[in-house]
Order: sequence, then structure tokens, then C-alpha cells
Amino acid sequence: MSRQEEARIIPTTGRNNCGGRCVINAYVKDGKIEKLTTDTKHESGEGIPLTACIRGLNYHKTFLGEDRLRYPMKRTGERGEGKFQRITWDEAIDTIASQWVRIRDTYGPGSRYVNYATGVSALMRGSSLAKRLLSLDGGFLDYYNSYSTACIRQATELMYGTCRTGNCLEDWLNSNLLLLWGHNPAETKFDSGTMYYLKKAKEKGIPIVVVDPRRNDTVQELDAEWIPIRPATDSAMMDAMAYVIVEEGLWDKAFTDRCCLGFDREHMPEGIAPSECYLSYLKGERDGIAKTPRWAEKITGVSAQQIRSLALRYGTAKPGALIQGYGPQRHAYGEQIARGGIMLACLTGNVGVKGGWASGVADCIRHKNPSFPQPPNPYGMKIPVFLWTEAVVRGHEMTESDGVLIDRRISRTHLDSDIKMILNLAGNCLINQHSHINRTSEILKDTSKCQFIVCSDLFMTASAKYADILLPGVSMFECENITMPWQYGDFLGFGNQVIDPLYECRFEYDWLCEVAERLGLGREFSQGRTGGQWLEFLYNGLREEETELPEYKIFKQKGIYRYKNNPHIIAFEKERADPDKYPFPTKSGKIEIFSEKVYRTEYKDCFPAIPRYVEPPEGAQDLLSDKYPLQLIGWHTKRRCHSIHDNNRAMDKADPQRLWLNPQDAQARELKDGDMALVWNDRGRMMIPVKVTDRIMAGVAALSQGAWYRPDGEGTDRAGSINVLTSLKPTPYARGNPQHTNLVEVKRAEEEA
Ligand SMILES: Nc1nc2c(c(=O)[nH]1)N[C@H]1C(S)=C(S)[C@@H](COP(=O)(O)OP(=O)(O)OC[C@H]3O[C@@H](n4cnc5c(=O)[nH]c(N)nc54)[C@H](O)[C@@H]3O)O[C@H]1N2
Ligand SMILES: Nc1nc2c(c(=O)[nH]1)N[C@H]1C(S)=C(S)[C@@H](COP(=O)(O)OP(=O)(O)OC[C@H]3O[C@@H](n4cnc5c(=O)[nH]c(N)nc54)[C@H](O)[C@@H]3O)O[C@H]1N2
Ligand SMILES: [Mo]
Repeated sequence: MSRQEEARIIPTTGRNNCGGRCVINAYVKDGKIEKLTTDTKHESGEGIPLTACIRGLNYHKTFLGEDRLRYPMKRTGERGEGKFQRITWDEAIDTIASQWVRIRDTYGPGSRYVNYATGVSALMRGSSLAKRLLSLDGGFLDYYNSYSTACIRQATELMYGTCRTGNCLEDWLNSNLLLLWGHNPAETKFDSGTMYYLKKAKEKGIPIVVVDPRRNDTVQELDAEWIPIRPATDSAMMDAMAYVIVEEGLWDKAFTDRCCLGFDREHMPEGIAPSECYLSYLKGERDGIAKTPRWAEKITGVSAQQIRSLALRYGTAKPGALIQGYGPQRHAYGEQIARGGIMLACLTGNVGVKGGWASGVADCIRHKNPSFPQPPNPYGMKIPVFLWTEAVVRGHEMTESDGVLIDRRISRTHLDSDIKMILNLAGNCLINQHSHINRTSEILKDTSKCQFIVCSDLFMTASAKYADILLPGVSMFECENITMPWQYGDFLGFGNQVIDPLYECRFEYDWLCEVAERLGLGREFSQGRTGGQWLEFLYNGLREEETELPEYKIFKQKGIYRYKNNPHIIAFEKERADPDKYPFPTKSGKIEIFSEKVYRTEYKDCFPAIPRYVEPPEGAQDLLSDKYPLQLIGWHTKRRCHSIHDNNRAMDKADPQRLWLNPQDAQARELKDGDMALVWNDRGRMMIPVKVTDRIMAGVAALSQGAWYRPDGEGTDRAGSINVLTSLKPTPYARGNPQHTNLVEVKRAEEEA
């Protein structure tokens, strides 16, 4: 190539799981990326913005750095020690194929597991491709749930019978109040359009209120009202708001009478005592405690007056939208909080109306996304994703009472085996993103338990160190893929290949094809297609349904397609208008405020039949708080996508890793802003500088999740990796991850920051 070559501009798009998808234009010269720019088209009126943020504009600096994994390697030291030796691709693939077969033949196909991994959140992703190959080879232990939405999805499904509870985002402009409950899209994006429409709403003068223990970036960016609340107490505040709404005659009784089950005595399932209804709980008919704002004030730390005022505002907004983030449900009893939001939407009749919002997980699908075809998994059993460490230790004992889902055609009662093989492809949940790192590490270090671990990543992450075979993956710049919007968006993105793969790096599909060859499944697995041919094939399949899509060649050339034809969706419009003709997709045909299914199970104490507040373990009232007086929550920072970009030090300036402490808590510990602190509980310890700020309420500490775990010689983490402090105890119903519920203590560290 000549030195004078002009830079070529290649459109591509990110594929990490940050909630946003953005247009990235790569300027390439002499096979190197010179710079990245992004989309500005929306300013001239072309749909929602797909503008890259600081992460997107840093993709090349993060992904193409010197610290990339370069060659396949095998473990030489103890597992987790991080000692490896370079091997050839042939040796790596031979080892994988032979362990794959040995473990299948010794322990059964269900001893093989593919870890949750979102590093490549695109159409072709290593984790689902590996599942495809395992299905063709007798099956594997699958999972359900995610680390993102375990509680809120199951709660939404329980009450509405579906997760499609979201209106389209434009509809926020029809609302009179936007109440963001534990929601911080200024950092978490949630979708490329979320902040765009919130800003438009703000411009229109629609009030925006945020309930969060932290004055989060969304409050700052929108200059919104902030109501601080003690973590994991939200459903007490929701109860008290419901109390006020009923007392003040703002209850939309016509709606609950017609569409809901279990709100009041007159609408209970047959055969259940009327006193079990939610209203009777609110009034304290059985326990003698009316769930007044005063009652909730003590639990939540929100003043009775503020609770009352918010209840009146939401109750009179007509319509108002109570929009839930996922933070409040990533808690020990996260299901209840998610249910509480739905209950308030029902009580105020904000379901099925323009400008309202049914709450819950709020899926809204206007266009079909392409998906990779998966053959049925002959093994037929699934665990809740958060319980994979449990399944390494005692899988063979795990039954439906541990949340195991068993295909009805299979006459088994428990898993056949513990997990013996893990494929961890583009994920950091093996260590960094799972809970209780010290315990997880102990489980994985025992090579007699899980006997074989394959990781494919770009970097030597905390998880990669636990691999037996460690493979170098390619980044978004080194192969093609199709990306889809995260939640509500209306576009498809094409990630063009921009440069050749670095070193000996390979896309997971390519080496999986070779493993398939070794297993005699080459043809069945690949169907004779390269990765690129699969993309074209699947895209063309989608075009038959989404007829607006352009030809593949044009799509690829432009790198993005924004749908022009986008219906205005209001969830449950039909059900509200005519519930007899269009029942809700639940067993009763109504929105189940009271759940008979839950009533008849064993969870009653920690997960009652109605969405009432239940005090969680490691909450503010737990006796353990004598020893560990601070509630520690995490959050998803703009500085990273989970653990991605942590190694890009230039990003530190966007949000340096710090433990947030209220001045009152800092002063009591003689800590000043920037001082080094020791943070600990019974599960682990870390050292990290503090940020002293009144952006966090007293009694609460906050640390953004995702920093790369870096233990010193004594096992104290020096990076501020929150999962050294989090718990493995799953939530009662969804068996979700409670990673925001933690009690800790903090003191000044001897060392300087
Ligand atoms: N920049 C960036 N964006 C991301 C990601 C990322 O890692 N980085 N991850 C993406 C993914 S996969 C997901 S699942 C989403 C995550 O999205 P969320 O789960 O919604 O994000 P969080 O930051 O965990 O929580 C949102 C807010 O809830 C608050 N919160 C925590 N506990 C409580 C509580 O008990 N009550 C109340 N009211 N609020 C509480 C937090 O302070 C935070 O401001 O974000 C996506 N977007
Ligand atoms: N304490 C706490 N823990 C949490 C959360 C929390 O709120 N608090 N949030 C949870 C949530 S919501 C989620 S979704 C999970 C996310 O957990 P993970 O899916 O494990 O997320 P990442 O840390 O982004 O891991 C992605 C990995 O893929 C690698 N990678 C990136 N791009 C590529 C690529 O192109 N090819 C390959 N081969 N590898 C690539 C990255 O280097 C990184 O190691 O974390 C969960 N963990
Ligand atoms: Mo997530």
C-alpha cells in the first residue's frame, strides 16, 4: 500500500452489552485505524440518535491495545494463578475436542455448561454458537434468567403474564409525570433513544422525578428532582404511596375492578380468604399497622411528607409513567420491588393508556430481530443463571426446588451431574461479574470439581486466568456482525470488518467449526456457511418478514438501517378497552396483584402473595448492621460496560473508581475525599479511595460494578471490584442475583491513596 493512501471510512458498530448501539465510522489507513467518528444524522431529523458516547469513541483504544491476548495458551500453573504457555491452534482444538468427548462420556452431556457472557451481544456470538454445537452433540445444561433482569422479568410475567409491558418511547411525551424509579439511563442508556426522549420531555416541561439512593447522573443531566431512598426499601415506599392514593380517593377503582385480581376483598380468587387482599394489608386489618407514610418513613428514610406528596402527584398526573430501572431489583428481595411498581401503575389506572406506563420490565417490540437458529437441546434441563456455582458444587442434588426447569418430556427429578466443563466465551462472569469472588475462586480452583474450562477473550481478565485453555478472540473491528437494539429501538446495525485479525486471534465461530469437524459434526454445525454467509442468510430470512429492509449489500454498505414504519405502541390498550374479549395472558385473565400460584408455595415469608414490603436479609434493619453499618450498592458506570474498558486507563477521567460516602459517614470515620479506605464484610475486603459527596444518602455506600479484580498478596482487592463483597444467596422466587444488597464497614486504611 502506498504511504499516500487516503483514509477509507468504514461504517461499523459496537456490540458490547451497554444498552446503546451506536454508529461508529472507522477511518482506516495502511491497515490501521486512525480515528473513530459517530453519527450526527438525527440532528437533521433522521430518527433517534445513534451517537457514540465516550466508550464508543474509545473502542479502538480499548480493543486494539498492547495488552491483547495474542495466541492460544494452555494453563501451566494452578488454576487461577494466571500462568500459561503458548500452544498452537491445532493443539488447542484437539484438547477441547477430546475433553468435550471425555466429559460427555464420563459424566453425561448435562455436565457441560456455557457461561452467561455478553461481551459479544450480536447476532453471531460465541456463547450461543457453542450451545448450538453442544445440542448437536447430545446436549448441555442450559440456563434461564439473566444477571440483568431476573427479578423484574419474573415479577412482570407473574403479574401480567407477559413482559411486553412497555409503550413506545415517543409516548413519554404524552405523559404528565415521569417517575424514574432506580433508573439511570444517562449512564446505562437502556436504549439509544431513552435519554433523547427524556430530554424532549424535559423541554416540553414534563416533570421528571428520580428515586435512587444516589443522586445519579440522570438527575444531574436532566436537572430532575431527586428523592433519596434507603436501598432495598422501595416497596415500603410504594405501599405507603398506595395507602395515600386510596385514602385520597385517587384510586382508579373502575380499572382495578375490571382488570385486576386481588387488590380488594371483592376481587379475590375463589376459595381464598378476602382478608388476604392487598387493600386489607394496606389498612392493617390483620397486623394492626396501617401502611402510612409515617410507617414507611422509618424504613425508607424518605420523609412522610415527601412520600405523601409524590403519591398525590402520581395519583393525579393522569397519565403518569412510573418507569423502573433494573437497579432496585438486583437486590435480595428484588421481586417485591418490581411488583410494587406494577401495583402502583394498576392502582392509578395508568395501564393501557397514552402517556401512562404499565411498569415492569417494559419490553416493546416494533420490529423482529434476527436470531441464530438453535436446534432443540436434548438434555432439556435449565438452571437459574445465578446458580451455576451451586451446580458446580452440588448439581447432582439440584431439583425443581432449586429452580431447575425440567422439560416436561423428561422423566427426571434432578440434574444428572455437577458441572464438569465450562465454556466462557466473551464473558467475565466466571469471576469478576459473578458474586462472592473469594468463594467462586475457591470453587473453581478445585480441578476435581469443574475439570475443564475454556475462555475466549481479548484480554487477561480475572475470568481468563481461570481457563485451562485460553483463546484469543477478535474484537468488533476484526470481523463482521449484525447488531440489534437493546430494548425499544427501531434499527439494525452492521458491524463491518475494519482491519485484519491481530496476531493469531480468531472469531469463536471459526474455531468452533474445527471442533465440530473433530466431533464429526462439521457439516451439521456450519451447514457449509462461513460466518459472513450466515449473516447474509439470516438477514435475508428476516427480510421476508421485515419487508422494509434494504438489500443486504446496501445494508452492509451503510452500516445501519433505521425503520421508517414504526407503529405507536401502547401496551395493553386492547385489554383495557375490552378485558372480556382480550383477557390478560395470565391464568386468571386479570392482572394478578394477588398471586394464587405464590400463595400455594413455600415462599410465603420472603415472597408473599401480594407485592407488600418484606425486610430483606442484609437490609438496613438486619442485626448484622451492628457489625456492618453501611448498605453498599453498585451501579453501572459510564466509564465501563461492565468490566469492559477497565484496562483503558484514559477512561478513568470519565469516572474514577471510588467508594461514594456521605460526608456524615466519612466524618464519623475520619475520612476525607480521596483518602484510602478499607472496605470489608465477612466475604472479602478491598482498598479503594473514597469520594465524599452528598450525592449519596447517609448510611449508604456506593461503588460502581465492573472494576477488574486485583487481589494483593493478602487477598485484599486493590481495584474496587465490588463482587469481592457481594453474596451468592439467590432471591427467593426468581433465584436472581442480589448484587446490590450488601452490608459493609469502612475505615481509614493505613496506606496513602
Ligand atoms: N455505561 C454502561 N451502561 C450499561 C451497562 C454498563 O455496564 N455500563 N450495562 C448494561 C446492562 S447489561 C444492564 S442490565 C443495565 C443495568 O441497568 P440498571 O440495573 O438499571 O443499572 P444500575 O446502575 O445497576 O441501577 C440503576 C440505578 O438504581 C440505583 N439503585 C440501586 N439500588 C437501588 C434501590 O434499592 N432502590 C432504588 N430506588 N434505586 C437503586 C442505582 O444507584 C442506579 O443509579 O445497564 C446497561 N447499560
Ligand atoms: N456486583 C454486580 N455484578 C454484576 C452486575 C451488577 O450490577 N453488580 N451486573 C450484572 C449484569 S446486569 C450483567 S449483564 C453481567 C455482565 O457480565 P459479562 O457478560 O461477563 O460482562 P463483561 O464484564 O462486559 O464481560 C465481557 C467480556 O468479553 C470480553 N470481550 C469484549 N469484546 C469481545 C469480543 O469481541 N470478543 C471476545 N471474545 N471477547 C470480548 C471482554 O474483555 C470481557 O472480558 O454482570 C453482572 N454482574
Ligand atoms: Mo445486564
